[in-house]
Amino acid sequence: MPAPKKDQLIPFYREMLLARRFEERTGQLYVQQKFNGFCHLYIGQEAVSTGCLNAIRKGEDHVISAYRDHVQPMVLGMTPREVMAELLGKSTGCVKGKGGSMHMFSKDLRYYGGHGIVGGQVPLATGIGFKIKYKKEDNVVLCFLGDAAINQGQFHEALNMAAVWKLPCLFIIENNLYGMGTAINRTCALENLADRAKGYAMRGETVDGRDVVKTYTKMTELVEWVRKTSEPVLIDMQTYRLRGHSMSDPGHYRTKEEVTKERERDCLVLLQDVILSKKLATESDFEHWDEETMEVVEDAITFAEESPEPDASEIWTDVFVDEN
Ligand SMILES: Cc1ncc(C[n+]2csc(CCOP(=O)(O)OP(=O)(O)O)c2C)c(N)n1
Ligand SMILES: [Mg+2]
Repeated sequence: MPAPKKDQLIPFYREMLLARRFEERTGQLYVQQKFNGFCHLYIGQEAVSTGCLNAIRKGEDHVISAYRDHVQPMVLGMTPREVMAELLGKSTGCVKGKGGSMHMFSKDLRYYGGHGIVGGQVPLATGIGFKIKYKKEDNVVLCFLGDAAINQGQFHEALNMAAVWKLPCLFIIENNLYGMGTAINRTCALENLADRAKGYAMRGETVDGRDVVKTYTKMTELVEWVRKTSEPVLIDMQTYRLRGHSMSDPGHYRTKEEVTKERERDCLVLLQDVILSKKLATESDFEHWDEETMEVVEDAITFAEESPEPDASEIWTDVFVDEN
């Protein structure tokens, strides 16, 4: 299996660190009421993004996701400035301030959102898979969804079609164990979510999504398998959300002890241990990267704060696309 090369580990760490610091500051900005609406942080799940999106051909393969979407576009190549400006509703944001937290989007990066309807992106992913096959393209589509989305009717219809038509789709369940305040074992009778693939005669896989080395290694194999066979796969990507569901989450559905225990398997800590044990860096390197990362995040915030709001005359532009 194609494991990450030694020289990929530090870039992976720094990418995940940027995601972590960006989201921590985003949470603070929200509390300071610098922006409104919904805000779902990705803290704890960074290894999923980095492990999956470095396994594809960025800008060629297609990616679609749910509303926990600030980090994935950055891994694909969107700048922190564009994401932060979008969060603050500024005209310099990736969709000119009209999307906000749940609707990051980039046609150039082939990143199609950012969807607030739970499971809404899944049939769209099947549609993208159909387009790839119909036009005989050499691409795949990655569809990220939450564990609670697998009990949506549209999930079933979309996966059934993808299997019957043999479409090049990777359906990645970001299984963080909860849908808002409800534990997955209260809404799904399956112990292994990947077993649901059997009902569609589809390949099912389980991946340790906190270990970026394992995630990248398995995803590289799966992406190339899907590209070659044009068959879909369902992946139970096991992760954990270290923060609340959104910004208003009292967290009564899980104990402090549980969260403390899960922090021991924080994906950043796991990767730091690998890098240190391989002697690829020292403790002071990590401190230095942290400082550099904070500068990037602060630069994004300053840029976003100083950017203009969209002009009122822009209200109808770029809302509908008239294109073949
Ligand atoms: C169709 C629909 N039903 C309900 C909601 C309200 N809702 C928003 S997020 C959420 C939980 C989804 O959990 P999961 O799919 O596991 O994703 P996570 O938030 O854990 O990333 C619910 C029920 C919604 N947005 N859309
Ligand atoms: Mg969930």
